[in-house]
Amino acid sequence: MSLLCLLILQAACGLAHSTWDNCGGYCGLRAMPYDYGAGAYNYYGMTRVVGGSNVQTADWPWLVSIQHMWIPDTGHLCGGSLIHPQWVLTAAHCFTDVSNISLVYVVIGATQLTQPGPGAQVRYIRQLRIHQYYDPGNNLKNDIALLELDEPVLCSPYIQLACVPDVNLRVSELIYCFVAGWGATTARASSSSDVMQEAMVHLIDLKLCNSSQWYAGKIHTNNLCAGYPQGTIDTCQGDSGGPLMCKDTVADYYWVVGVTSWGKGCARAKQPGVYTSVQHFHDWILVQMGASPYGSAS
Ligand code: 4AZ
Repeated sequence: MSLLCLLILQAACGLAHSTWDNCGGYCGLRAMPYDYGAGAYNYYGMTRVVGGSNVQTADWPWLVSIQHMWIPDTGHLCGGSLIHPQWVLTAAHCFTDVSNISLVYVVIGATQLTQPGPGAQVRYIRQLRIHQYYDPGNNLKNDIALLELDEPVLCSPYIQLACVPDVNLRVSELIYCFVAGWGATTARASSSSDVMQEAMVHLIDLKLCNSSQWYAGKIHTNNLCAGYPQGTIDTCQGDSGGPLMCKDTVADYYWVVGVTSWGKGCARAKQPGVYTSVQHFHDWILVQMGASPYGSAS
């Protein structure tokens, strides 16, 4: 069955939903559903972003590469999530060193950056909105930003919208969570990865994450921690702005519950990845997009 047929079938069955989009009214749908049966992933996750392996084409169809014309090789600056045909959710700290936003563009629908393929679309930035209370001096508090694209993208099997949770989603109960991106694949590497990497991660209790042997009070209530107590698998430099995604408890679609923000090194024990908790910024996102909510993605 072609990817397109699969998407149409899923749409017809009403397996996922969204409110803000013109991409068929759906979000969080992966073109190729995965089998989560016993053994599909081992305890450590089958793949990882640090030290990892490649994803299949169109695995995470809302993950975008934010690029800058002056960055050598692939141009990759940060990850982001397509949450509306014309809006990308990302991290505020990605733009610290960007003085001219017209040099920034977004590649949507690609898996391999050096060979984006016919499914990829490129858009420039109409506006950058950084959270008004983003605080780089306070452990990147409110590390969230939105990019408005110059033109809407067209959804396809390669390009789908992410689902943005509101405060009603019980994030801590979600089990199947993943990170993905083009960030460094070893803690020491400085360059990004050509092929998108993914890893299964566990959400880590904030109290544990903030305890004295871990992040010792640096974690805000608007953060999430995800990874493994022993480290090994984690997001890394270049994954910033990209999504922490969890499968809904009932249906086959994914929520973008976090935006990759920071961490002490990569993949170190008791120093997991730190994410901006998207549900805490649901209303901020709506306001920035100027949406009169047609409802909420609940
Ligand atoms: C970074 O510099 C970065 N291990 C992103 C994620 C993590 C660390 C650093 C988490 O973009």
